[in-house]
Amino acid sequence: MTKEKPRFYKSDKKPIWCTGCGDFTVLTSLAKALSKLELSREEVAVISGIGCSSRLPAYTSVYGFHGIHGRALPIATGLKVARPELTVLAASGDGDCFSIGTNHFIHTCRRNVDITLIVMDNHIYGMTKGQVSPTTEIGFADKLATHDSDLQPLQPLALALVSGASYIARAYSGEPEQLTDILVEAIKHPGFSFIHLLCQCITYCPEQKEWKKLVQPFAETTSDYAKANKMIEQDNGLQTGVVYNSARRVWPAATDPGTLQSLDELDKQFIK
Ligand SMILES: Cc1ncc(C[n+]2csc(CCOP(=O)(O)OP(=O)(O)O)c2C)c(N)n1
Ligand SMILES: [Mg+2]
Repeated sequence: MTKEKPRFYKSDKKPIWCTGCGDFTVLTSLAKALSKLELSREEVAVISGIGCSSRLPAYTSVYGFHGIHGRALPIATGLKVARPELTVLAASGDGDCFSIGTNHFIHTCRRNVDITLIVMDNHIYGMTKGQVSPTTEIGFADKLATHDSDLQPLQPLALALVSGASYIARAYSGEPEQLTDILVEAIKHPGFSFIHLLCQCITYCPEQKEWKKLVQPFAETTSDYAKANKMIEQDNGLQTGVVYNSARRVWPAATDPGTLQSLDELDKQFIK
């Protein structure tokens, strides 16, 4: 197909995200990445759960599915296994992926399912107006969950590595070019690609504007598990770039024909 401009991959729906929301960067960078990869709309599907971040599919012009809370990954896995020729992306938030969806995250890493996941981590439940999430920093004031405000935040990169993810990166919503480059590489990567995005929500966490001054690149990208483990252990949560890129058995395999049957074949099973 002829190369299309990034706007080709955006829908005519106007995002309802707040002004200054980091989710806009994901839409812009994803559209640019799909343009760079010269993919047709019919070759791509974006699957999400629930949350501000999970509204992403509606704002793209590729195939999409706005699922239920925490269930982006099982839906994306089912689609990829049925239609291995599709480029399948999953979009999630920190609440969606690391609270109700944590088990799916672990098993998708473990299975090395050939999809790309972007988690827009704003450290809170944005859509429901700013409650603590599993990645909320210690000390965040939340009237509804005071007992959760002194809990150690979950470490998404560490969880991804020990669970078997083969591609692990972090990006920042204030650096759209870096996110575009990571998305291009992650989509091409055979196996599960996890992009952890520091995604500012200045409505409920205005202090996240400071991220701009604090983010720093990881020293290097490694394919060595022990080295990645060390780098992630020493990470302060504000380093960006690809930290781990390795190769292992992928599901579905490149030669897998998929399980999708034609409507005629399905009809025959149900209509006697
Ligand atoms: C099963 C279920 N539980 C709770 C909710 C309410 N709910 C909607 S969005 C949301 C949190 C979303 O937070 P996050 O995934 O971090 O996305 P954000 O809005 O911050 O982008 C919750 C708890 C729901 N829709 N379904
Ligand atoms: Mg969130």
